[in-house]
Amino acid sequence: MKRGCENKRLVIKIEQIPTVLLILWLDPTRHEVHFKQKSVNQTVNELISFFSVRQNVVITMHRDPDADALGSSLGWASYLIRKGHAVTVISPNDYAANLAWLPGIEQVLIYEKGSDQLLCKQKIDEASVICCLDFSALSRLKELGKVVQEAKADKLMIDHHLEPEHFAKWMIWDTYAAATAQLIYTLIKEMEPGVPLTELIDQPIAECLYAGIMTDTGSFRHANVTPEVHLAVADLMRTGFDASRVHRLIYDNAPLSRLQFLGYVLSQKLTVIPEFRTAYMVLTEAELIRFNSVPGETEGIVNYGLQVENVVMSALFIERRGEVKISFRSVGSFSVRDLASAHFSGGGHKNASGGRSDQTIKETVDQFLSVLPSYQASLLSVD
Ligand SMILES: [Mn+2]
Repeated sequence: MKRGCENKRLVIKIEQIPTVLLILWLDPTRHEVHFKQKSVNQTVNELISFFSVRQNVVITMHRDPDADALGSSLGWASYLIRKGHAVTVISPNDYAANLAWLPGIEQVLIYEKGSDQLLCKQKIDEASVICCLDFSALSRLKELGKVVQEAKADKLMIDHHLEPEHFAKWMIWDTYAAATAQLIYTLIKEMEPGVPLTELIDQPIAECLYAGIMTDTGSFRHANVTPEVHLAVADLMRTGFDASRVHRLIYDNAPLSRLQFLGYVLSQKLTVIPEFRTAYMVLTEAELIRFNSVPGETEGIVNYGLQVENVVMSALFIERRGEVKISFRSVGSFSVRDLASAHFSGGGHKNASGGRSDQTIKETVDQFLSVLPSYQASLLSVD
């Protein structure tokens, strides 16, 4: 028992070593630390030259893809197809039904669907580049991660999550970006400087990128919204697509069962602990089965906890396939990423993060409750 605790403490310490130090320690020659601007410019120049001849491109994204993962992938795919490249988009697993309207989605292969897997492997084998969008750790692909890792193709990572793994030859990595779709918008502009944007980004591309930025910013209200986000969106909207329709298709497009499920969660499963300004919800596998909840349907439910007055952290615990997945959201200065990485093998962003546990759902929630006192001061100090 005591030994276990010591081990756990050691793991936490290693995880807390800044990525930069770990990289230098592991291999001082192989990796280039990508600070903003200078090395990104260099990367873009290399990409301009790489994509000046026809390439076999595979684009992939994190498992349980959200609108940013799929939207940025399909926007980038559409741009590259227009430039004459051969492009295959692969999602590790199926996507939520409210994303099925995204332009180009019919071309997406699903790796974990048996009938697509051989073709996925073949495309990865033939690829000259694998673009890894909206994730920066290969574990987020599950089984597909190993296939990507072993592929001979060069890898291009485009992402905005903290603490990336350094598996890619090229990294367009910027935690200041609100969405990967915003990075794709910037990259497309930088690929062809001087070309009017309307010639680079058409309505389908704009819809895809807008969907990613809109959802990752919580419809332009999270702390990650910057003037650059609004300027990017203004440019995208000038292509003339119907932004209100995109919002409707994503948010007002739920089956009745999802709303009834949400009603159940909010009325029966939402607990608020005022002294820690924390709200949390716990969903067991049995409940998910009872409501026929499909993966993706629980997306966004964690955000409701933050609508409670005074609450600054919300957590959603979901038991699925023998493990517990946790979503965390926070506001202001409180970092759920720090909490998730210290206690739940997690990561992500300061205000939106995830974690997991192999313990039972009850043990996982008990652990969460037991660490709350050590965060009380930070929770209470949020404006
Ligand atoms: Mn994203």
